[in-house]
Amino acid sequence: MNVTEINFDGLIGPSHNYAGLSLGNLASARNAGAVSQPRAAALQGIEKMRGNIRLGLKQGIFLPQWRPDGAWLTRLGTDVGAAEPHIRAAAMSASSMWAANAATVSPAADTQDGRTHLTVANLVTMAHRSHEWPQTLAQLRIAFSDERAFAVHDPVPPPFGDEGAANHMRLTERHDLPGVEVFVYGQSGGPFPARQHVEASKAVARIHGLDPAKALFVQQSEEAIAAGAFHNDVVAVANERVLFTHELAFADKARFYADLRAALPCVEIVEVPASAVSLSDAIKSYLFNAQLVTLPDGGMALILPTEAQDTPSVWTWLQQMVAGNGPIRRLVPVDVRQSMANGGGPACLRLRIVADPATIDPRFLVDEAKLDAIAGIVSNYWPESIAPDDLSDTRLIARIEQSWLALVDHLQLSGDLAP
Ligand code: SUG
Repeated sequence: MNVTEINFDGLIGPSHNYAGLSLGNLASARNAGAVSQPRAAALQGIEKMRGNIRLGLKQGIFLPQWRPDGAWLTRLGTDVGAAEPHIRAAAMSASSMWAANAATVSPAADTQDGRTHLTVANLVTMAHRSHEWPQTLAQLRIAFSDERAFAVHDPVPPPFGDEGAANHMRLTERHDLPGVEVFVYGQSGGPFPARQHVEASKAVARIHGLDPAKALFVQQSEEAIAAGAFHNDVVAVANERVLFTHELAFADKARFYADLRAALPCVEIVEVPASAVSLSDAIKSYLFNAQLVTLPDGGMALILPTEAQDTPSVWTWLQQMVAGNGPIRRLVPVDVRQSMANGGGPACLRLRIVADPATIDPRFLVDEAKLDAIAGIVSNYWPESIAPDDLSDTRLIARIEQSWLALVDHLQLSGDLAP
């Protein structure tokens, strides 16, 4: 067994657009109506994956979903031509790119039956994301079909909102050892909805067979949600023994930190004080929506959006941090601006799975050569730009469909993933 952390990135789909669909996500609201660049967006995501491979990390991929989602429109009694604009936009959304919201994952070392458990997220709070899960589940069932190693579960039933790994952190001495799983839920957030319900988090922990002593349920602060932290991964991130967090991320941090230290004595909490970086700067720059990773030499790196470099309070704090003696030694800025403009940073774009790569369907694992070929398909097929009014254009829709078919065919998945 060669158990390691693998980052599965959602390839940014050909329908990527700015329809302003996510209440409480400030970037999505700010960019509503802007012209998107699906091709450039997907190539930015591919470059991020390539960079991670070059750092010595294992990389996987999830495919974009078939859009428009005709099956969902049929259930609503309409179709893409007749649908009202907001319903059409929801059916066209490329939001499955944010793979951190695909599922919650508990590695084998944490579960009762010694298998890695995945529960697909229902994403019920936002209409445009509520219809992602059937196609996500289809991919998870193929990629992780080895039932000796994996158990893939249906979503938690509504009305309990579940947004997957974006509200879940795992802390452990080393990826392959048993860990503490932290489920962060919300209750309210000023004018904005809390998307993760505690009942969904508890259900996932039970379904995965976690040791109750090693599962913590922690409330996100109302202040953070009201400031635009619609997911916990906008204000905190964890990797192995390190929790990197904003001071104001949690409703009762003293209790959370004490419980965490009791459950995992080796934990190191790196807290960014509000006096150094305001919640507003943290959210604008997506400082915490970084991939905190362990490099092959054992040191940790933070793969963070270039927006963090452009925000003086954030960059100053980060440079002081890496100059000190802390566990995070290296900063790697990446350009994912097209995704960022919809509120999705480097961490949103990936789902972490700790497993032996040999147990995973190889069609979902990538190396640089495979990324080159995928980039070729993106360059040939993905639309260059989409304005919101284009979403009803039948030629654009045909092009989006052709793009998907070309990719799925190339990855030899057309027999398994039907439109
Ligand atoms: O759910 N944006 C996504 C961003 C998800 C980020 N994921 C994590 N934080 N893990 C969301 O709000 C915008 C779509 C639009 O407005 O067209 C959107 O869905």
